[in-house]
Order: sequence, then structure tokens, then C-alpha cells
Amino acid sequence: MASLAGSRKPDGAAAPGDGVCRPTRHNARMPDHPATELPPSFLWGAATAAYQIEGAATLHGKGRSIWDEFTRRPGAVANGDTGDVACDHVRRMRDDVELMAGLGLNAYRFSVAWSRVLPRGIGQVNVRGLDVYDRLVDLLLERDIRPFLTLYHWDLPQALQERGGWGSADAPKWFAEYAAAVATRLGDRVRDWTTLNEPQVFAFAGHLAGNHAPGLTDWGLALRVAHHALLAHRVGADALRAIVRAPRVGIALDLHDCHSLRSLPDDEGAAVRMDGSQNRWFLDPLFGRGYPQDLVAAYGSLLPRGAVDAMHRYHGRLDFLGVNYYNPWRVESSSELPLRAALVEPVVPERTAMGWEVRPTGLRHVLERLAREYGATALYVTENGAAYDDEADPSGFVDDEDRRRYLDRHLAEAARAVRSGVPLEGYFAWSLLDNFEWAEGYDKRFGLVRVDFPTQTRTVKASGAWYRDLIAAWRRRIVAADPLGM
Ligand code: IFM
Repeated sequence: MASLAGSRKPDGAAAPGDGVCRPTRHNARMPDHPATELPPSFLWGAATAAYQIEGAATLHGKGRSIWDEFTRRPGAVANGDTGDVACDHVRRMRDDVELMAGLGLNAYRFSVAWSRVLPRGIGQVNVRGLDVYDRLVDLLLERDIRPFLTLYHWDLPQALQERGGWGSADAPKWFAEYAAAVATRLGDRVRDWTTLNEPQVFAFAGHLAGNHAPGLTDWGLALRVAHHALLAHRVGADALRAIVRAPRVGIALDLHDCHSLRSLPDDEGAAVRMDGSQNRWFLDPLFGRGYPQDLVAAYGSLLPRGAVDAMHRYHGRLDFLGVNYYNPWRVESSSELPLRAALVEPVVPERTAMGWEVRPTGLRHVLERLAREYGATALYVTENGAAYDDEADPSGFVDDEDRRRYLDRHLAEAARAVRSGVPLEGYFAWSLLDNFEWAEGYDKRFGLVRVDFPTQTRTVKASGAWYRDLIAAWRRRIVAADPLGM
């Protein structure tokens, strides 16, 4: 069994090539990139999530999840796509870890499928399901890649949905039981734990907009789910701390820089409320401030009874906060209750294939705000990346200059934030591989590595090669500054 990986001391060796990387035309500029000046302890990673890449939908007694159900609903997902096979990662795990090593990554963020570990959500632990992650963790540690494990990335066991899902008051207890099961098996080797990924999204896309599993549309339910998610974070974190020696426990939030569309008082008020519902509704309680008063007033009787008081006594006790940043939000006032705020999409210079505005400075603003307003002491960018309409050449190679530029500029802003004193400790590109993009199915590609789904062939894109070269340049700079690695 491999040992627990600390932050790796760069060894000066250029990241090993993987045989499919091409030289990039940007290498010459690389030494000047501000990210090469990031400190020696910085983590360079990529992120994925279980349902989006694993496949092996029923292997070794895995139970069904809400996404297995939702993808069967006619019209729910583009082209009727499902995660049944996805990137076939469970079977190709060893090769995928080699791919990460080839990129020079020193950290990898992945999630565990709850229904692989507990097919019914609670009760009998499925040892063979846990074996999958045991193996993954060992493979990562053998390659000096630090595992960042996310417990929940949206794939609730269907058996728990049938008992009320995240809307049930028992959900935090179920989650703590699951956290304990994973920690008991992997806690000797995994130090970095993320409880939940983007509670805002699974609460509101899943229970208000209905475009994600479980496909429900009810404001009161969505707020209850968000409340239970915050409680689950805390009891899950407590369960981890009871089992794992000196873990680092965090949560990953999707944060948006919210701007009013026009400089009109109504729009500006709407932007504040949107920021409240998207960002502060989670940040404030996690940092021990309770639910934000302005939003409590806006939500009124939609809130679960006792929720406001419960949050007054709450603290997320974060060892780190994960920031998933993709785009800023533009907001205008609307008559629709309870928020009286709507997202708008004005004409802007750049959008990704998701239609998301490209604004790299937004990442820095979010990071600086967390340090300034919340006193965050350890941050990771746990997701950042972009979908574009990739075109592969006959060999499968994608010259994705748009994605490369997106990463280049966001990483430059992240490095500027560090220079201004923000305690950012690592960056995880979303995503390692093209994968199942939820309601968009396989139509939208975010990978540093192209996946040809019919053959499952992996080919590093130009953006992936650029990322590899950037990491190698950072390593060289560190070695040059301290050749003996003292
Ligand atoms: O693919 C998702 C991921 O699962 C969660 N954050 C946003 C990504 C892009 O939509």
C-alpha cells in the first residue's frame, strides 16, 4: 500500500511525456507566465466526478443513483445520453492515472459514487465498491499525485431519493454514515476531503429548475435541500474528523461574481440579492455568520421552520474552501418572487460553448473577496475550465486555442490573487477528460484530454499540453531557485 502523499517537492525533472502530447506553439512564452511564480507547495491538478466519467454502472453490486433514473426520463438529457459507460474510467483507471502523471499533475480531485459504497444509501457497505477507490488512491500515490476526494458530486442513491432524498430531515445523518464508511477504508491514505460539490446547484437545479436530477420544481423544497446540505456538510466533516487522523476538510462552492446589468438602483439591488442567493447563502453560514438577513427576509415563509435559528448556532469549520469558478453573472431586476432578480445574457466579447461569459478577472475578484470579507485562510480553485466546440484532426488531436487561452488567463488572474496575498494553495482544471456534462450529455466537452467515446481513445489536447508545459516551467523555476531542494 502506498503512503500518504504530502505536497510534493518539485524534482526538476520535466513532466514525463505520455507519447500523445504535441509540442505547443506557446512554450517559448511559458517562463513569463505569472503562474510559474506560484510557491513550491502549490498543487496543480485536474478534477472529475464519478457519474461523469466512471461508467461501470452496475459493476460489483453498485446501486442506482438519481442520475441513473433521471437520464432515463425522456427529454431530460441531450440525445438521451446516460453515464452508463461515460469514460469507462473504472476499467481504464491505471491508464488514466498515467495520463495525469504525463501531464505532471501533483493532485487529482475525484468523487466517490455513494451508491457504489452503500447501494441502498445506508446500511450494508459494499466492500467491492470501495475497492474501486482503494485502487485509485493507491495508483495516485504511487505516482506522487495527491488525492482530493469529494464525497458527494450529485449522485444520490435512488433508494434514498425514495425516502425523501435531500429534502428529508434524515439526509444529514445518512450523509454522515456514508462519510464514515469511506473514511474508514481510505482515511489512512487520503488527507484532503471535500464533503459536497456545489450544494447551490444540486439544491436549485435539481429541486427548483428541475433540469438536474431528481428533476423537481419547488422553491420550498430547494431551500430545504440547501439547508440539509449545509447540515450534512458539518456532520459529515465531524464524522471524517472522528476517523481520519488530521484530515483537511472542505466544501466546494460554485461562486459567481454578480454584476448589475445597468447602473440602475433596481438592477443593483437585484444583483445584491442574486449574490445573496448564489454566494452568501452558503458562505455566510459556513463562516459562522448565519443566513444573510436580506435573503431571510426575501425567502420568508419558504424557509424551513427553525432553519434561521439552526444556522445561528452553525459553523462549517472549514480547513479549506474549494472555489468552482466559470463565469460572472449579469443581473437585472424582475417582478418574479422571491428574488425579484433575473440572470441576463447581454452581448459580450466572449462566451464559451455553454453560453457562459468569459471573464478571467472574475476569478481574482471572487478569491480576493473570500480573503477580505470572509477571512478565508486556505483556498483551492477546485474547478475552472471551459467547453468549446472542439474539432479533432484525423489523428484525434484538438488544437483548442480557445480553451488554452481561457486557462492561461484564469491562471494568470489566480497567480495575481496569490501575489496580492490571497491564500490560494492549488488549482484544479475542469476537467481531466471530456465527459458526461449532465443535462448536456456528451455534447459539451471540457477536457484537457479528448475522449473519442466510441473507441474510448484518449488524446491530450493542445490545452492539456500547454498545462503540462506550464507545470514543467513552474518546476524548473523552483529548482533553479533552490537546486538542492532544501
Ligand atoms: O461538469 C460540471 C461539474 O460537474 C460541476 N461544476 C460545473 C461543471 C461544468 O458544468
